[in-house]
Amino acid sequence: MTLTPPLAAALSAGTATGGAVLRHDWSAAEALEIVSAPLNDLLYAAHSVHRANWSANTIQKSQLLSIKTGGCAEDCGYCSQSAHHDTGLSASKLMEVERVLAEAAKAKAAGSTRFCMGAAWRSPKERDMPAVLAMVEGVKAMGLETCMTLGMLDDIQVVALKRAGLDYYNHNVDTSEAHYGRVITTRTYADRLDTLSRVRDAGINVCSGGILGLGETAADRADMLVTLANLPEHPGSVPINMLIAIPGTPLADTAPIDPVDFVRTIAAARIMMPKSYVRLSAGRTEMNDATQALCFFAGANSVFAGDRLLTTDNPGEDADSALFAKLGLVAETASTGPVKPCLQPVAQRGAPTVPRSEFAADGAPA
Ligand code: SAM
Ligand code: DTB
Ligand code: SF4
Repeated sequence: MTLTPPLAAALSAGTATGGAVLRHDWSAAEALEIVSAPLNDLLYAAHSVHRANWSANTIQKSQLLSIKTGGCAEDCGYCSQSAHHDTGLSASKLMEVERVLAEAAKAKAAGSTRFCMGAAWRSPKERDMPAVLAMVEGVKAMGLETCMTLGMLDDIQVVALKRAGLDYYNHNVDTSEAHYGRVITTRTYADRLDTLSRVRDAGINVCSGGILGLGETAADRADMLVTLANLPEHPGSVPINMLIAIPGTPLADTAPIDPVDFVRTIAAARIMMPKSYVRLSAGRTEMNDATQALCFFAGANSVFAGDRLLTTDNPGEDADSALFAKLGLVAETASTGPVKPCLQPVAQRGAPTVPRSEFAADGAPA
């Protein structure tokens, strides 16, 4: 069987020595060739890389909570919470710490291992930080992994969050650099990358991905994956969202992405970032079971649990239990979960880069 050369090389690198070879030198052309490969070849390679690195039938569950909803100063063209769009959403204040901790306890009881708190901010204000830090400390003390998404952070805020026990920070690049300016104008792609490097330098695991269905091309999707995979360390988690079209936003009438193109992007993410959690994120209410099953086969190994995301619906526990039972999937638990590469000491992260020339066209080491 002949695979297209970049796919063959990626398959070989992603499965070599238990997937220990992580590349950070992806080219745009290579990524596009992977995303566009014959679907069966792409799925074969992605699933092989997945099995070499992860328990194939185990899915991690994260629970989201909107701790501060609406009224955001940014103009992200997809978002229900931007003050620039008239979506009918009423803005609320930052939730009280006790209420957040009560929601975290419920999420833990329902089987989530990570609790992700999101705020509709351009960046947190000084006055918000004490409560935010108390939330991280409280959730961490329950034995849950902690994640926050609060917008841009400065050097002082990242250190304070790390000290409070923050495990992950979610900050998505969202799309390619080329497409970005058509979606968001109030901050730049470089601003996004700056926050990611501050987070990484503070020793917090990066959670970064994007949204598909923003009117981008396959090349944009490949470029976005190149940006993520060529970061100094692969993000510990890579959320891949399908646009939830929100009435009143500039992207409300954008044509939905073809589910096969969505699956292709998941597969390429798995191949290019073998040891990262790839999260099948927003948009699952619009996907049938077969599409979700293909995403899991292609290497998605994390979902958001519960019946709400931030301001929109999610399938909920009953639907997910039925889906997991149908597909023979089990939820990752703190004790049964795989060794999480992103939680290794920094010195052990970032395995060597393998030049493409070290692989023959059939994927075997040359
Ligand atoms: N304000 C923070 C920020 O933007 O970084 C945190 C919250 S923001 C809602 C987190 C992410 O949710 C966005 O970066 C985007 O990828 C995703 N998201 C927001 N609205 C969405 C939508 N309508 N459909 C799919 N994903 C969406
Ligand atoms: C991410 O990539 N997706 C989540 C989380 N990170 C914060 C948010 C999805 C939001 C979907 C739209 C909404 O519920 O408002
Ligand atoms: Fe604000 Fe985040 Fe929504 Fe953008 S995605 S408008 S930053 S809440």
